[in-house]
Amino acid sequence: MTWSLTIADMLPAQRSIMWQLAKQAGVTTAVVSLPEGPDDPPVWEFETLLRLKQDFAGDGIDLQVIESAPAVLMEPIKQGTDRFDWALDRFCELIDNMGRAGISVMCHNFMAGLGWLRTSMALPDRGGALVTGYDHELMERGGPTEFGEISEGDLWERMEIFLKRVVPVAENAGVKLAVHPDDPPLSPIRGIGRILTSPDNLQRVIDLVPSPNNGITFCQGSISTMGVDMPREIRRFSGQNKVFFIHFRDVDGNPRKFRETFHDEGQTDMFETMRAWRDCGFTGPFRVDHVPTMAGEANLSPGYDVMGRLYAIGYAKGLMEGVNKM
Ligand SMILES: [Mn+2]
Repeated sequence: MTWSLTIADMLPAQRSIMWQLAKQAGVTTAVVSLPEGPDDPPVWEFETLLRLKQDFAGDGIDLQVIESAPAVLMEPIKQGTDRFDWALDRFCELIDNMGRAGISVMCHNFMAGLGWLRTSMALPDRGGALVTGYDHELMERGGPTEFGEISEGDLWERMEIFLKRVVPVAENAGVKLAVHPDDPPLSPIRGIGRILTSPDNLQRVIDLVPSPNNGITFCQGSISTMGVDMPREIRRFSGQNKVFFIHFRDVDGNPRKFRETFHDEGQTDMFETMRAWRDCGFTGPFRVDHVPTMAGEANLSPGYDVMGRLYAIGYAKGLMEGVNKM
């Protein structure tokens, strides 16, 4: 039998040419960020989620993943503000309503204040393509941020409260919580602790509240940055059925200094990672993550421009075919 991952892509919430391009490249499944602008409806409302699900379905695309969890709810939780309880309640409503709308995966993360972080969004790469990069020495020159000091202990404490409250709701709703590792996987950064900086810490999240609905987003890019044996980690987490979503990308470097790469040019043997997914029998949602910006593109959304994604999807599909024919 031919094995395949469910090929998803990060798509805009409004119908756009990206929906068509993705379908033409072989994407069947959508990943969306819930719009959080001042004029957008509340992210936790059932109607918001149902409408997105139906809009995509009308175009033949199956919306299965929300990524990332909305900042309006997650930041009070991660930063421990006075909106903590309010945000936790709304987050539970969101998860419950995702289940009702048929959206099965929530990709959340525990990076507080500063999300994925780079010191350059435009490093020249192959043929003049532009990639992002991170240099810790340069980042630290920025000093403390508006978010003040947040310790790793604070974050673990909040993570535990969050999971104890949300996991039972997720079980009931049939929604999977897929925590994304920190990017860069380094702690602290400008006074803000980070906790999801190693495979063992991802395991710690899984073990905090054991449940078939509490698992991870296996971001190959972040995990490659950690400098680990990737196929081994794939087998470790997929073997426990704790991977709910794959991010496919690569880097060159380590947590303190790295640059992103084309999928065919990074430090990881991507074929071996694909073989590990096949060996584990994982068939869930998979999306290509950050890609280089290519010629003619304005680099307005570094990592998420169009041509690099189409190239990466084709490359990933080629790897899938390769492992199937071994
Ligand atoms: Mn990722």
